[in-house]
Amino acid sequence: MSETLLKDDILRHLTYTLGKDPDHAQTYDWRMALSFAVRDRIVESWFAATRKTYDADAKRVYYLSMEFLIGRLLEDGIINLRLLDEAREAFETLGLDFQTVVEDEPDAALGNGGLGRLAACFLESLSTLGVPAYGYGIRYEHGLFKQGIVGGRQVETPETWLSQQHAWEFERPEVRLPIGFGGKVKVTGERAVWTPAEAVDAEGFDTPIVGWQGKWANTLRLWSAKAQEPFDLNRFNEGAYAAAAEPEALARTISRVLYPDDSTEAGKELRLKQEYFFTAASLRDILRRYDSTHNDITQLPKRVAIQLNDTHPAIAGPELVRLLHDERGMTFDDAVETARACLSYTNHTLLPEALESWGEGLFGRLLPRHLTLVDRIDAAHAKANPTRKVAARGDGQVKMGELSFIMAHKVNGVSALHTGLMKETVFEELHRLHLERIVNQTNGVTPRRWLLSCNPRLSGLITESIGDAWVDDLEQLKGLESHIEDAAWLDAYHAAKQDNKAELSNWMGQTQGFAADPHMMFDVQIKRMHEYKRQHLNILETIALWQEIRDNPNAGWTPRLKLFAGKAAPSYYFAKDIIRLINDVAEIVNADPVTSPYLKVAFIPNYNVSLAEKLIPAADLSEQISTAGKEASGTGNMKFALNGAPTIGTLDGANVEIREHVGEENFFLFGMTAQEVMDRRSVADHAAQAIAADPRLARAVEAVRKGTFAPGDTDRHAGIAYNIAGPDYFLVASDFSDYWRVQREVDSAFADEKGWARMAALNTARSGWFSSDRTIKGYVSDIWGASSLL
Ligand code: 475
Repeated sequence: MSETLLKDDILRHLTYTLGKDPDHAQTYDWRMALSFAVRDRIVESWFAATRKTYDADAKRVYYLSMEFLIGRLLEDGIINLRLLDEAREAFETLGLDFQTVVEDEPDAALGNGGLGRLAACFLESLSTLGVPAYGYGIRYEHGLFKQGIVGGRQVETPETWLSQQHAWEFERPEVRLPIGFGGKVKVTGERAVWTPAEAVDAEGFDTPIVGWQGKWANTLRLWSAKAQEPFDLNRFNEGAYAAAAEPEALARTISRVLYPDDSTEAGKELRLKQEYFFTAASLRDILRRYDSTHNDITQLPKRVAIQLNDTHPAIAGPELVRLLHDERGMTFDDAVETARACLSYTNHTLLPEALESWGEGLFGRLLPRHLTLVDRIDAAHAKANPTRKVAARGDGQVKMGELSFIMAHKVNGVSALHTGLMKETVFEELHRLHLERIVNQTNGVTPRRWLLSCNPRLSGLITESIGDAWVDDLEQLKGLESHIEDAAWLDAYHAAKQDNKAELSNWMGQTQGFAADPHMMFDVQIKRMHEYKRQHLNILETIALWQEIRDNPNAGWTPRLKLFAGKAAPSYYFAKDIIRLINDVAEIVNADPVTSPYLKVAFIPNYNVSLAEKLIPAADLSEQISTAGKEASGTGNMKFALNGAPTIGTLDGANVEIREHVGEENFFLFGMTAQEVMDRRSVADHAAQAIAADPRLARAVEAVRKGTFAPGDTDRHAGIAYNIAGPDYFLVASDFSDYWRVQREVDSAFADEKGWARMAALNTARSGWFSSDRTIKGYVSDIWGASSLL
């Protein structure tokens, strides 16, 4: 560890790295100076980790992911290096507000949602556990769009996280790999030489990811697309200035923007190019590193484990076979075996619309050699498993799920329920052929960011009560159970939540135009907007509640604030309609003097990692209400439970396991099971029947239909009402009555302040299993065969 004082290093960086006089420095300058001072300390353990890995000739884990939703890194770094007190003090003596400086950092939103955030938690856990690892992805110039709400509607603007210098990355101009597309394949015997028609360079940018207590740091290497020539000098000299710059602009397009779709297939040529671009660059980098200290390529699987985060990097299968077979002379069968021993694949969703496939025309045009290799992989698989016919290529498509399965030695789901459904549905046939291949690794979240850092009041109380060993051994939270019967302790637990709520309320007052009363129940649903996640079920219940309170204002209602946040994919119109309905309902309901003491609604724009860090510690109730069988796992659900917000939820994804851990009496269960959902769908008129059976539901749907929340534009929400009353694929109507019933149980439970505090505290005490450290240990032992060097 560095011997110098943090404050001295901040001032040194301000002066010599940023060239700023302290008297004239802006928030940005101070933030950068602090970041560099922290980064210096990370670099030391980063180098040490690399040296140890080389010395031990250890197996490295390579996590290939199109998305890394890392958010801000400054506070994370400070917390993990245990520099918080020193940093605060330094800023105090400098007369600056520490929080303002920390919050000046833009959120690195290089991901859409759960899949990308999971990758970020995994990197942090890998470093905390001292497992040698690299994250590989794309350095998008523009991350996920910024969401504004104008007139109740989502408007998207580009996100510009790189408009200021990114403090954490190191550009590696020497790591520049050419990546080709299209062109010709010359076959000689069973091997081929591929001559691409066009090529771009992939340039590496490294960000160190430091683990708890700074004992280890791994690397996130993100690839940026660069033109091979900076510009066309001839055209420039002819005066064609725009045309001269065109090839450069085109090349950079590959890493320009993150696709804003979550759980939706983006069937675009550019997307396939992005996938091949970062996968090919990563594989070449991996082999280069291996070659630098080994000379027997057949031993690759002893030193290299490659995890495919969903099918987005699935081209790694044929690409690695191509590198080993065409370029390194391995036999085809050996190449496939070697590749498979290195590769494993995580599935994150069973939604049919999210399963990637590419038309063979497009695929063959961009990756002509790979198309042939896919066929040979299929043929070899069919030969080894002659009784069945299931293949990566079929019906004119290359199916990336099948390809990933066939090329991986392990395939995992992300919760017990989801893994079971993988075996029964999408991968049924392949599972029967390879009974050992599918394994479960239930997701987890890093407790450093999602408790220690985001909730200082609660984590302070926990450390006072049981010491701080829980931070990297989260099951120790169990030790809190013995404190729960202590009334003073429970008061302190409750007070931490109340203070978090008051803080959020103040922030809302300053930024959202109204400060919610912290004595209300903060009922929170924050996640991507999606039909299967059923934000419309929540808002429908809100409407029914509003109607009922109006009918009978003096019935002793438990005051609630319904908080929503989430982005909709720009082309997902139904999800956008739901956003508008929520905002329109908020406008009417919040202005109603009769119901106002008991019910408020807020939609907070631009949901991102930093906003989640604000909202989760202040939540009383966690809404996890997806149609059973649709949410692969969820990870927000874990963050809420850990921070003492009991769940109202369905038996879906990891909700099932959360309920098992926290105890069914501390979980508000409602709705159909995955099996019941499948059965219910075959009932014609299921929605109409449900509506006919529940007058409360009928009245709420009718209010939506007739435009109660869109005065002067009465058709505005009719589409949503028709959907719920008609096709209702996600069974909002059928689950409504039970949801309403259980919400009223929540009301009474919340009214009992002590009882609720107890339930919240038990959620915290029993959520230790949901640490991503536990998840990573599972991957290490069941899939990667790597080990910790700490
Ligand atoms: C699941 N994203 C959560 C989480 O395992 C689960 C798909 C296609 C293109 C771009 N992004 C996606 C996802 O599929 C995704 O985020 N899936 C989520 O992965 C981590 O907890 O239930 O919906």
